[in-house]
Amino acid sequence: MFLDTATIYVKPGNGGNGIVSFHREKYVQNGGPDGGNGGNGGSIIFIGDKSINTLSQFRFAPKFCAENGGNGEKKKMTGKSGSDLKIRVPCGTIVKDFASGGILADIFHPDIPVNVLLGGKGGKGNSQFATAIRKAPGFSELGVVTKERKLILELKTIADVGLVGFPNAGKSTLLSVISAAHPKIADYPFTTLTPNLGVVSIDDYSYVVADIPGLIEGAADGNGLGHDFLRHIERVKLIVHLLDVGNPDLQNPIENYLTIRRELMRYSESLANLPEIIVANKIDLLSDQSILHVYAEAFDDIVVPISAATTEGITALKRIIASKLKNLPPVKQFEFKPFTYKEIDKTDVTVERETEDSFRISGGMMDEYSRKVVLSDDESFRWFQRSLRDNGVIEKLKDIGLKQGDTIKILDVEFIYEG
Ligand SMILES: Nc1nc2c(ncn2[C@@H]2O[C@H](COP(=O)(O)OP(=O)(O)OP(=O)(O)O)[C@@H](O)[C@H]2O)c(=O)[nH]1
Ligand SMILES: [Mg+2]
Repeated sequence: MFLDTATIYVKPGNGGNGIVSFHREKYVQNGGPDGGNGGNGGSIIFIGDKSINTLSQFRFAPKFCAENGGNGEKKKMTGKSGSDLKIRVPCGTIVKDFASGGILADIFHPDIPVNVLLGGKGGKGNSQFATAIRKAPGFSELGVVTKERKLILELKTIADVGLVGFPNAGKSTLLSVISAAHPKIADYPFTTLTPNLGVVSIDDYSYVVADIPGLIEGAADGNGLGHDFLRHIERVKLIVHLLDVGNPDLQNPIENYLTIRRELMRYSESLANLPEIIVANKIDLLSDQSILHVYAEAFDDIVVPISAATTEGITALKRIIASKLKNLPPVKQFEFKPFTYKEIDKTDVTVERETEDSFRISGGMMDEYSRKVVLSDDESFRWFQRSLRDNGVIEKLKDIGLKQGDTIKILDVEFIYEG
């Protein structure tokens, strides 16, 4: 089953917690703090894989979780790092944030890991908080808890050449004779339902050709198979436009050509503006090949005559394509401003009055404190109160009426303000 878009859920691993521990040894009194840091959580990594050409493995919107980091251990041992989660996708897969549509990554090159979402950082163990004055810190940090994200994967195949033409023009037949690909070929329209790729080799040069379903008038409005498949030739360097000239009495290749040009333009101007080679196929069916002049004149361009069925003109076409490609810049990654998820703003703080004598503090600064402060530890709690004061939070509360004996609420804890 071919699928070129998919939705997935990913969650990088949480950071492990730092721990509180004190060195204990026989005959050694008052050993120092030795609680280790938490390990970092695993990241979500995408890898382009040349052997995959569809997103069908993601059809049931799977969820991928990287491993959480391990908690710190005694003897200042850092917790185990969580393993990264590697997701293999076809080269040319664009990874987007579902909600905003922002592009996180273009998985373009094969076998190069792309770190798309970082795991949470591990928290510090109590040994990290020891100073000359604070010899025995009884607190440690929690690891960063990561969020699950909903992503969209979109496959924009990477090929040098895109084959376009009406259904039945012989695109798949052409691909089958210029490469080792075996696309389905049949004497009826819309044989090709999904894109096919083939590698063409000629004179020590090779290039990738994409064969897509045939286009018809109104493809941009969804007629026929629609123009969705044009996504797969959006980044090609060159278009090969195939005309069926085998029976010009029954159909008009000139009109067909112009129809497809219109549909390309409606889909994307940059696609329509790509260099193009016009190819007249099925010349074996012509009793008089002089008619080909008519097309060359109508298009004011050369028209390469071939028969995909007898392979007449095929080697010449392979060479013409190669020489044109050699003068074009290589297929490029999309240019985009990478989307990044907003990190919590550690300076963000909101104070509000809840009742006559209770106040709530919220915002990114409090989330960060919830990771760093152990309220049951006197020293940690004192540090917390001091930093609330130093950061001007107490002042803000006073501005809205905080007085001695009032309750201050932060996340799910409450304490009394004693001035
Ligand atoms: N006589 C003759 N028949 C050809 C030639 N090329 C293709 N055909 C025939 O044309 C029919 C359509 O060929 P396909 O390659 O399936 O056409 P297509 O453009 O891929 O069609 P869709 O996938 O439906 O868009 C088949 O019956 C082929 O055998 C040719 O050069 N000469
Ligand atoms: Mg086909």
